[in-house]
Amino acid sequence: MQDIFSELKWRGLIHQTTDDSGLSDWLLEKSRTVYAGFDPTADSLHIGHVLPLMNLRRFQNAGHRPIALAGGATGTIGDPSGKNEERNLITKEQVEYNISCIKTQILKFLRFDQSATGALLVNNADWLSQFSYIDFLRDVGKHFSVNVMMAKESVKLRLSNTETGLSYTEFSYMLMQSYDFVHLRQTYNCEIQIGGSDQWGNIAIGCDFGRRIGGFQLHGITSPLVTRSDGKKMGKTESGAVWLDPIKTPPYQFYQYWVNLDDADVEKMLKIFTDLNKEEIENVMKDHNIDPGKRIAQKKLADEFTRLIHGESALEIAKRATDIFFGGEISNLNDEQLMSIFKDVPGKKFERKKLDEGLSIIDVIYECGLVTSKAEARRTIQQGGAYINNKQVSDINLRLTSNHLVGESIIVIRTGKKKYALLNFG
Ligand code: 383
Repeated sequence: MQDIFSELKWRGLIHQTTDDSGLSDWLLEKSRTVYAGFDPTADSLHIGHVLPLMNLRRFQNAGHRPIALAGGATGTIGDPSGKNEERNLITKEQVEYNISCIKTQILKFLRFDQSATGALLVNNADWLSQFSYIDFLRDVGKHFSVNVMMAKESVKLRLSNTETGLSYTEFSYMLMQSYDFVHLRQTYNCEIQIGGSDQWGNIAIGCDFGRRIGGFQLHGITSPLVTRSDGKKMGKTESGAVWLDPIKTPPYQFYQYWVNLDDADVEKMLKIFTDLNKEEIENVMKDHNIDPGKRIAQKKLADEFTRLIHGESALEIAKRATDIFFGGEISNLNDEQLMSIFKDVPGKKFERKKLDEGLSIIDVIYECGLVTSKAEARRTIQQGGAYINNKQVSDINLRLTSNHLVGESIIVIRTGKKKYALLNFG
Protein backbone atom coordinates (compact mmCIF):
# COMPACT_ATOMS: atom_id res chain seq x y z
CA MET A 1 0.00 0.00 0.00
CA GLN A 2 1.48 3.32 -1.00
CA ASP A 3 0.52 6.59 0.63
CA ILE A 4 -1.92 7.97 -1.95
CA PHE A 5 -2.98 10.86 0.25
CA SER A 6 0.53 12.31 0.51
CA GLU A 7 0.99 11.64 -3.20
CA LEU A 8 -2.08 13.72 -4.06
CA LYS A 9 -1.05 16.34 -1.56
CA TRP A 10 2.39 17.13 -2.96
CA ARG A 11 0.91 17.21 -6.44
CA GLY A 12 -1.43 19.96 -5.25
CA LEU A 13 -4.47 17.80 -5.95
CA ILE A 14 -6.38 18.06 -2.71
CA HIS A 15 -8.97 20.77 -2.37
CA GLN A 16 -11.57 19.48 0.08
CA THR A 17 -11.99 16.17 1.89
CA THR A 18 -14.58 14.63 4.16
CA ASP A 19 -11.96 13.99 6.86
CA ASP A 20 -8.78 16.04 6.70
CA SER A 21 -7.06 14.32 9.61
CA GLY A 22 -8.15 10.72 9.28
CA LEU A 23 -8.31 10.00 5.56
CA SER A 24 -4.61 9.50 5.09
CA ASP A 25 -4.41 6.62 7.62
CA TRP A 26 -7.73 5.20 6.50
CA LEU A 27 -6.36 4.86 2.97
CA LEU A 28 -3.17 3.23 4.24
CA GLU A 29 -5.08 0.65 6.28
CA LYS A 30 -6.11 -1.50 3.33
CA SER A 31 -6.98 -1.47 -0.33
CA ARG A 32 -10.11 0.64 -0.88
CA THR A 33 -12.44 1.04 -3.84
CA VAL A 34 -12.73 4.56 -5.25
CA TYR A 35 -14.87 6.04 -8.01
CA ALA A 36 -15.24 9.09 -10.21
CA GLY A 37 -18.10 9.85 -12.59
CA PHE A 38 -18.12 11.25 -16.12
CA ASP A 39 -21.25 12.44 -17.83
CA PRO A 40 -21.31 11.72 -21.56
CA THR A 41 -22.35 15.24 -22.55
CA ALA A 42 -20.04 15.26 -25.60
CA ASP A 43 -18.52 12.67 -27.93
CA SER A 44 -15.12 13.06 -26.30
CA LEU A 45 -13.55 13.82 -22.94
CA HIS A 46 -11.45 16.96 -22.63
CA ILE A 47 -8.51 18.05 -20.49
CA GLY A 48 -10.76 18.88 -17.53
CA HIS A 49 -11.75 15.23 -17.28
CA VAL A 50 -8.16 14.08 -17.15
CA LEU A 51 -7.64 15.30 -13.62
CA PRO A 52 -9.85 12.71 -11.90
CA LEU A 53 -8.78 10.08 -14.43
CA MET A 54 -5.14 10.60 -13.50
CA ASN A 55 -6.13 10.49 -9.84
CA LEU A 56 -7.97 7.20 -10.31
CA ARG A 57 -4.81 5.96 -12.00
CA ARG A 58 -2.75 7.06 -9.00
CA PHE A 59 -5.12 5.33 -6.59
CA GLN A 60 -4.73 2.17 -8.63
CA ASN A 61 -0.94 2.41 -8.69
CA ALA A 62 -1.00 2.88 -4.93
CA GLY A 63 -2.91 -0.39 -4.47
CA HIS A 64 -6.57 0.64 -4.55
CA ARG A 65 -9.31 -0.37 -6.96
CA PRO A 66 -10.71 2.33 -9.26
CA ILE A 67 -14.18 2.51 -10.78
CA ALA A 68 -14.89 4.86 -13.66
CA LEU A 69 -18.58 5.58 -13.92
CA ALA A 70 -20.14 6.69 -17.18
CA GLY A 71 -23.29 8.67 -16.54
CA GLY A 72 -25.66 7.01 -19.00
CA ALA A 73 -28.55 8.15 -16.78
CA THR A 74 -27.18 11.35 -15.25
CA GLY A 75 -25.99 12.47 -18.69
CA THR A 76 -29.61 12.67 -19.83
CA ILE A 77 -30.43 15.03 -16.94
CA GLY A 78 -27.42 17.39 -16.67
CA ASP A 79 -25.44 18.37 -13.58
CA PRO A 80 -26.04 22.03 -12.63
CA SER A 81 -22.78 22.12 -10.58
CA GLY A 82 -20.58 24.96 -11.70
CA LYS A 83 -22.90 25.79 -14.59
CA ASN A 84 -24.60 29.15 -14.55
CA GLU A 85 -27.18 28.18 -17.14
CA GLU A 86 -29.65 25.40 -17.59
CA ARG A 87 -28.33 22.83 -20.06
CA ASN A 88 -30.13 21.72 -23.18
CA LEU A 89 -31.21 18.12 -22.89
CA ILE A 90 -29.41 15.77 -25.22
CA THR A 91 -31.16 12.78 -26.73
CA LYS A 92 -30.76 9.35 -25.22
CA GLU A 93 -29.29 8.12 -28.52
CA GLN A 94 -26.68 10.85 -28.35
CA VAL A 95 -25.83 9.83 -24.79
CA GLU A 96 -25.40 6.20 -25.90
CA TYR A 97 -23.14 7.27 -28.72
CA ASN A 98 -21.11 9.58 -26.49
CA ILE A 99 -20.59 6.78 -23.98
CA SER A 100 -19.15 4.54 -26.66
CA CYS A 101 -16.71 7.33 -27.54
CA ILE A 102 -15.55 8.21 -24.05
CA LYS A 103 -15.22 4.55 -23.01
CA THR A 104 -12.21 4.00 -25.23
CA GLN A 105 -10.59 7.10 -23.77
CA ILE A 106 -11.13 6.03 -20.17
CA LEU A 107 -9.51 2.67 -20.93
CA LYS A 108 -6.18 4.40 -21.55
CA PHE A 109 -5.79 5.59 -17.99
CA LEU A 110 -6.50 2.45 -16.01
CA ARG A 111 -5.47 -1.19 -15.82
CA PHE A 112 -8.47 -3.41 -16.46
CA ASP A 113 -7.55 -6.91 -15.30
CA GLN A 114 -8.94 -9.61 -13.05
CA SER A 115 -6.74 -8.72 -10.08
CA ALA A 116 -8.10 -7.27 -6.85
CA THR A 117 -7.13 -3.78 -7.98
CA GLY A 118 -8.32 -4.23 -11.59
CA ALA A 119 -10.41 -1.26 -12.72
CA LEU A 120 -14.14 -1.38 -13.46
CA LEU A 121 -16.15 0.65 -15.91
CA VAL A 122 -19.83 0.96 -15.00
CA ASN A 123 -22.83 2.83 -16.38
CA ASN A 124 -25.39 4.28 -13.99
CA ALA A 125 -28.19 3.76 -16.51
CA ASP A 126 -27.88 0.08 -15.55
CA TRP A 127 -29.41 0.75 -12.14
CA LEU A 128 -31.00 4.21 -12.31
CA SER A 129 -33.20 3.47 -15.30
CA GLN A 130 -34.80 0.56 -13.39
CA PHE A 131 -36.44 2.94 -10.96
CA SER A 132 -40.06 3.96 -11.17
CA TYR A 133 -40.72 7.60 -10.40
CA ILE A 134 -42.80 6.77 -7.37
CA ASP A 135 -40.24 4.39 -5.94
CA PHE A 136 -37.46 6.90 -6.45
CA LEU A 137 -39.36 9.60 -4.59
CA ARG A 138 -40.25 7.21 -1.77
CA ASP A 139 -36.94 5.38 -1.39
CA VAL A 140 -34.45 8.09 -2.26
CA GLY A 141 -36.10 11.51 -2.21
CA LYS A 142 -37.40 11.01 1.30
CA HIS A 143 -33.83 11.08 2.62
CA PHE A 144 -33.04 14.49 1.17
CA SER A 145 -33.87 17.78 2.76
CA VAL A 146 -34.74 20.51 0.29
CA ASN A 147 -33.44 22.96 2.90
CA VAL A 148 -29.99 21.38 2.71
CA MET A 149 -30.10 21.13 -1.07
CA MET A 150 -30.95 24.83 -1.36
CA ALA A 151 -27.82 25.71 0.59
CA LYS A 152 -25.51 23.96 -1.92
CA GLU A 153 -23.30 26.27 -3.97
CA SER A 154 -24.51 24.81 -7.27
CA VAL A 155 -28.11 25.56 -6.36
CA LYS A 156 -27.50 28.96 -4.75
CA LEU A 157 -25.69 30.19 -7.83
CA ARG A 158 -28.62 29.36 -10.02
CA LEU A 159 -31.31 30.61 -7.68
CA SER A 160 -29.65 34.00 -7.57
CA ASN A 161 -29.81 34.10 -11.36
CA THR A 162 -33.43 34.91 -11.98
CA GLU A 163 -32.98 34.85 -15.73
CA THR A 164 -32.14 31.19 -16.18
CA GLY A 165 -33.10 29.78 -12.77
CA LEU A 166 -32.93 26.07 -12.18
CA SER A 167 -35.32 23.43 -13.43
CA TYR A 168 -36.73 20.75 -11.18
CA THR A 169 -34.90 18.26 -13.41
CA GLU A 170 -31.44 19.63 -12.74
CA PHE A 171 -32.32 20.29 -9.12
CA SER A 172 -32.86 16.56 -8.72
CA TYR A 173 -29.48 15.69 -10.18
CA MET A 174 -27.70 15.34 -6.84
CA LEU A 175 -30.12 12.63 -5.77
CA MET A 176 -29.03 10.48 -8.69
CA GLN A 177 -25.33 10.93 -8.01
CA SER A 178 -25.92 10.21 -4.32
CA TYR A 179 -27.79 7.06 -5.18
CA ASP A 180 -24.88 5.93 -7.38
CA PHE A 181 -22.47 6.27 -4.49
CA VAL A 182 -24.65 4.10 -2.27
CA HIS A 183 -25.23 1.60 -5.06
CA LEU A 184 -21.47 1.27 -5.63
CA ARG A 185 -20.95 0.89 -1.88
CA GLN A 186 -23.48 -1.92 -1.76
CA THR A 187 -22.27 -3.62 -4.92
CA TYR A 188 -18.49 -3.16 -4.86
CA ASN A 189 -17.81 -1.88 -1.36
CA CYS A 190 -16.80 1.44 -2.90
CA GLU A 191 -16.26 3.87 -0.04
CA ILE A 192 -14.71 6.93 -1.60
CA GLN A 193 -15.58 9.26 -4.47
CA ILE A 194 -13.28 11.76 -6.13
CA GLY A 195 -13.87 14.64 -8.54
CA GLY A 196 -13.13 18.28 -9.31
CA SER A 197 -14.01 20.93 -6.75
CA ASP A 198 -17.26 21.61 -8.61
CA GLN A 199 -18.37 18.16 -7.44
CA TRP A 200 -18.00 18.81 -3.73
CA GLY A 201 -21.70 19.46 -3.09
CA ASN A 202 -22.79 16.27 -4.85
CA ILE A 203 -20.15 14.16 -3.15
CA ALA A 204 -20.83 15.51 0.33
CA ILE A 205 -24.59 15.04 0.08
CA GLY A 206 -23.98 11.51 -1.21
CA CYS A 207 -21.96 10.75 1.92
CA ASP A 208 -24.87 12.01 4.06
CA PHE A 209 -27.30 9.87 2.13
CA GLY A 210 -25.12 6.79 2.69
CA ARG A 211 -25.08 7.41 6.44
CA ARG A 212 -28.84 7.86 6.57
CA ILE A 213 -29.87 4.95 4.40
CA GLY A 214 -27.37 2.30 5.42
CA GLY A 215 -25.14 3.65 8.16
CA PHE A 216 -22.30 3.68 5.66
CA GLN A 217 -19.20 5.77 6.23
CA LEU A 218 -18.43 7.23 2.85
CA HIS A 219 -15.61 9.60 1.92
CA GLY A 220 -14.80 12.17 -0.72
CA ILE A 221 -11.83 14.07 -2.03
CA THR A 222 -12.02 16.91 -4.51
CA SER A 223 -9.19 18.47 -6.47
CA PRO A 224 -8.83 22.14 -7.31
CA LEU A 225 -9.98 23.05 -10.79
CA VAL A 226 -6.92 23.57 -12.94
CA THR A 227 -6.22 27.19 -13.74
CA ARG A 228 -3.50 28.93 -15.72
CA SER A 229 -1.44 31.82 -14.51
CA ASP A 230 -2.71 34.03 -17.33
CA GLY A 231 -6.26 33.54 -16.08
CA LYS A 232 -7.23 31.63 -19.23
CA LYS A 233 -9.19 28.46 -18.78
CA MET A 234 -7.05 25.36 -18.74
CA GLY A 235 -7.37 23.24 -21.85
CA LYS A 236 -9.04 25.96 -23.88
CA THR A 237 -7.63 27.44 -27.06
CA GLU A 238 -8.97 30.11 -29.40
CA SER A 239 -10.56 27.35 -31.45
CA GLY A 240 -12.20 25.68 -28.41
CA ALA A 241 -11.47 22.89 -25.96
CA VAL A 242 -8.50 20.56 -26.09
CA TRP A 243 -10.15 17.17 -26.64
CA LEU A 244 -8.74 13.69 -26.15
CA ASP A 245 -10.29 12.55 -29.43
CA PRO A 246 -7.59 12.67 -32.14
CA ILE A 247 -10.13 13.75 -34.75
CA LYS A 248 -11.32 16.72 -32.73
CA THR A 249 -7.83 17.68 -31.53
CA PRO A 250 -5.11 16.10 -33.69
CA PRO A 251 -2.14 14.76 -31.68
CA TYR A 252 0.01 17.49 -33.19
CA GLN A 253 -2.20 20.22 -31.77
CA PHE A 254 -2.49 18.40 -28.49
CA TYR A 255 1.29 18.25 -28.28
CA GLN A 256 1.59 21.92 -29.24
CA TYR A 257 -0.81 23.03 -26.55
CA TRP A 258 1.56 21.70 -23.90
CA VAL A 259 4.75 22.85 -25.59
CA ASN A 260 3.38 26.39 -25.65
CA LEU A 261 2.45 26.47 -21.97
CA ASP A 262 3.78 29.36 -19.87
CA ASP A 263 6.87 28.77 -17.75
CA ALA A 264 4.78 29.81 -14.76
CA ASP A 265 2.41 26.87 -15.25
CA VAL A 266 4.58 24.03 -16.37
CA GLU A 267 5.69 22.57 -13.04
CA LYS A 268 2.14 22.52 -11.75
CA MET A 269 0.97 20.74 -14.91
CA LEU A 270 3.76 18.16 -14.71
CA LYS A 271 2.49 17.30 -11.25
CA ILE A 272 -1.11 17.02 -12.37
CA PHE A 273 -0.87 15.42 -15.78
CA THR A 274 2.10 13.06 -15.69
CA ASP A 275 3.21 9.99 -13.77
CA LEU A 276 6.64 11.52 -13.15
CA ASN A 277 7.51 11.34 -9.47
CA LYS A 278 8.70 14.16 -7.24
CA GLU A 279 12.37 13.59 -7.89
CA GLU A 280 11.90 13.31 -11.65
CA ILE A 281 9.93 16.53 -11.76
CA GLU A 282 12.54 18.31 -9.66
CA ASN A 283 15.23 17.18 -12.07
CA VAL A 284 13.25 18.27 -15.11
CA MET A 285 12.71 21.68 -13.53
CA LYS A 286 16.38 22.00 -12.67
CA ASP A 287 17.37 21.34 -16.29
CA HIS A 288 14.61 23.62 -17.49
CA ASN A 289 15.63 26.57 -15.34
CA ILE A 290 19.17 26.60 -16.73
CA ASP A 291 17.73 27.81 -20.04
CA PRO A 292 13.94 28.21 -19.98
CA GLY A 293 14.01 29.21 -23.64
CA LYS A 294 14.67 25.57 -24.52
CA ARG A 295 11.28 24.65 -23.06
CA ILE A 296 12.64 21.44 -21.59
CA ALA A 297 9.85 21.13 -19.04
CA GLN A 298 7.12 21.87 -21.59
CA LYS A 299 8.54 19.30 -23.99
CA LYS A 300 8.73 16.67 -21.27
CA LEU A 301 5.12 17.37 -20.31
CA ALA A 302 4.00 17.29 -23.94
CA ASP A 303 5.89 14.04 -24.54
CA GLU A 304 4.53 12.22 -21.53
CA PHE A 305 0.97 13.37 -21.95
CA THR A 306 0.74 12.88 -25.72
CA ARG A 307 2.21 9.38 -25.37
CA LEU A 308 -0.34 8.47 -22.70
CA ILE A 309 -3.32 9.65 -24.75
CA HIS A 310 -2.27 8.98 -28.34
CA GLY A 311 0.54 6.42 -28.15
CA GLU A 312 4.16 6.39 -29.20
CA SER A 313 3.77 6.59 -32.98
CA ALA A 314 1.34 9.50 -32.85
CA LEU A 315 3.79 11.24 -30.55
CA GLU A 316 6.55 10.81 -33.11
CA ILE A 317 4.38 12.37 -35.83
CA ALA A 318 3.39 15.18 -33.48
CA LYS A 319 7.03 15.95 -32.79
CA ARG A 320 7.90 15.93 -36.47
CA ALA A 321 5.00 18.23 -37.15
CA THR A 322 6.21 20.62 -34.49
CA ASP A 323 9.66 20.51 -35.96
CA ILE A 324 8.22 21.32 -39.38
CA PHE A 325 6.25 24.20 -38.03
CA PHE A 326 9.46 25.64 -36.69
CA GLY A 327 11.11 25.39 -40.09
CA GLY A 328 12.18 21.74 -40.22
CA GLU A 329 12.26 19.79 -43.45
CA ILE A 330 8.96 18.73 -44.99
CA SER A 331 9.00 15.35 -46.66
CA ASN A 332 7.23 12.01 -46.57
CA LEU A 333 4.01 13.44 -45.27
CA ASN A 334 0.64 12.88 -46.87
CA ASP A 335 -2.01 15.52 -47.53
CA GLU A 336 -3.99 14.60 -44.46
CA GLN A 337 -1.00 15.02 -42.16
CA LEU A 338 -0.04 18.30 -43.79
CA MET A 339 -3.56 19.65 -43.51
CA SER A 340 -3.64 18.74 -39.85
CA ILE A 341 -0.25 20.30 -39.11
CA PHE A 342 -1.20 23.48 -40.92
CA LYS A 343 -4.82 23.45 -39.86
CA ASP A 344 -4.85 27.08 -38.77
CA VAL A 345 -2.81 28.35 -41.69
CA PRO A 346 -4.56 30.17 -44.56
CA GLY A 347 -5.01 28.01 -47.60
CA LYS A 348 -5.66 28.66 -51.26
CA LYS A 349 -7.01 26.32 -53.88
CA PHE A 350 -5.50 26.23 -57.37
CA GLU A 351 -6.32 24.22 -60.44
CA ARG A 352 -3.81 21.47 -60.87
CA LYS A 353 -3.15 22.32 -64.52
CA LYS A 354 -1.65 25.62 -63.41
CA LEU A 355 1.39 23.63 -62.39
CA ASP A 356 1.96 22.53 -65.99
CA GLU A 357 2.73 26.04 -67.18
CA GLY A 358 4.26 26.90 -63.78
CA LEU A 359 3.09 29.50 -61.26
CA SER A 360 5.20 32.57 -60.60
CA ILE A 361 6.50 32.53 -57.03
CA ILE A 362 5.97 36.27 -56.72
CA ASP A 363 2.31 35.97 -57.77
CA VAL A 364 1.72 33.10 -55.41
CA ILE A 365 3.21 34.81 -52.36
CA TYR A 366 1.12 37.86 -53.09
CA GLU A 367 -2.12 35.99 -53.83
CA CYS A 368 -1.89 34.01 -50.59
CA GLY A 369 -1.83 37.23 -48.64
CA LEU A 370 1.62 36.69 -47.15
CA VAL A 371 2.66 40.11 -48.43
CA THR A 372 0.68 43.18 -49.39
CA SER A 373 2.20 43.88 -52.83
CA LYS A 374 4.13 42.14 -55.56
CA ALA A 375 7.00 44.54 -54.92
CA GLU A 376 7.13 43.35 -51.32
CA ALA A 377 7.05 39.75 -52.54
CA ARG A 378 10.08 40.45 -54.75
CA ARG A 379 11.96 42.14 -51.91
CA THR A 380 11.16 39.32 -49.50
CA ILE A 381 12.61 36.76 -51.89
CA GLN A 382 15.69 38.85 -52.60
CA GLN A 383 16.33 39.27 -48.88
CA GLY A 384 16.12 35.52 -48.33
CA GLY A 385 12.82 35.58 -46.45
CA ALA A 386 10.80 33.27 -48.70
CA TYR A 387 10.51 29.51 -48.46
CA ILE A 388 8.93 26.71 -50.45
CA ASN A 389 8.33 23.65 -48.31
CA ASN A 390 10.61 25.24 -45.75
CA LYS A 391 13.50 25.49 -48.19
CA GLN A 392 14.74 28.99 -48.90
CA VAL A 393 14.25 30.32 -52.43
CA SER A 394 16.30 33.12 -53.91
CA ASP A 395 15.23 33.18 -57.58
CA ILE A 396 12.52 35.79 -58.18
CA ASN A 397 11.73 34.16 -61.51
CA LEU A 398 11.08 30.75 -60.03
CA ARG A 399 7.93 28.98 -61.23
CA LEU A 400 6.15 26.37 -59.14
CA THR A 401 5.60 23.04 -60.91
CA SER A 402 4.49 19.57 -59.86
CA ASN A 403 8.07 18.95 -58.74
CA HIS A 404 7.39 21.20 -55.79
CA LEU A 405 4.45 19.18 -54.50
CA VAL A 406 4.71 17.53 -51.11
CA GLY A 407 2.08 15.00 -50.17
CA GLU A 408 -0.26 14.40 -53.12
CA SER A 409 -1.35 17.93 -53.87
CA ILE A 410 0.15 20.47 -51.49
CA ILE A 411 2.88 23.09 -51.58
CA VAL A 412 3.79 24.91 -48.37
CA ILE A 413 4.83 28.55 -48.71
CA ARG A 414 6.38 30.55 -45.93
CA THR A 415 7.69 34.07 -45.49
CA GLY A 416 9.72 35.13 -42.50
CA LYS A 417 9.81 32.87 -39.50
CA LYS A 418 6.25 31.72 -39.18
CA LYS A 419 3.91 33.13 -41.83
CA TYR A 420 2.65 30.09 -43.66
CA ALA A 421 0.20 29.48 -46.48
CA LEU A 422 -0.93 26.19 -47.93
CA LEU A 423 -1.42 25.85 -51.68
CA ASN A 424 -3.81 23.08 -52.53
CA PHE A 425 -3.84 21.57 -56.02
CA GLY A 426 -6.24 18.74 -55.16
C1 383 B 1 -22.21 11.37 -12.51
C2 383 B 1 -22.65 10.35 -11.68
C3 383 B 1 -21.91 10.05 -10.54
C4 383 B 1 -20.76 10.73 -10.23
C5 383 B 1 -20.35 11.76 -11.06
C6 383 B 1 -21.08 12.08 -12.20
C7 383 B 1 -20.62 13.19 -13.09
C8 383 B 1 -20.54 14.54 -12.37
C9 383 B 1 -20.06 15.60 -13.38
N1 383 B 1 -18.77 15.63 -13.64
C10 383 B 1 -18.20 16.47 -14.67
C11 383 B 1 -18.53 15.90 -16.06
O1 383 B 1 -18.97 14.75 -16.15
O2 383 B 1 -20.83 16.34 -13.92
N2 383 B 1 -21.81 14.96 -11.83
O3 383 B 1 -18.30 16.64 -17.02
C12 383 B 1 -16.67 16.55 -14.50
N3 383 B 1 -16.07 15.25 -14.21
C13 383 B 1 -14.62 15.37 -13.88
C14 383 B 1 -14.44 16.13 -12.61
C15 383 B 1 -14.82 17.50 -13.06
C16 383 B 1 -16.34 17.53 -13.39
O4 383 B 1 -16.33 14.30 -15.12
O5 383 B 1 -14.51 18.46 -12.06
C17 383 B 1 -13.98 17.59 -14.29
O6 383 B 1 -13.95 16.23 -14.80
O7 383 B 1 -15.11 15.68 -11.50
O8 383 B 1 -16.73 18.82 -13.82
O9 383 B 1 -22.32 9.05 -9.73
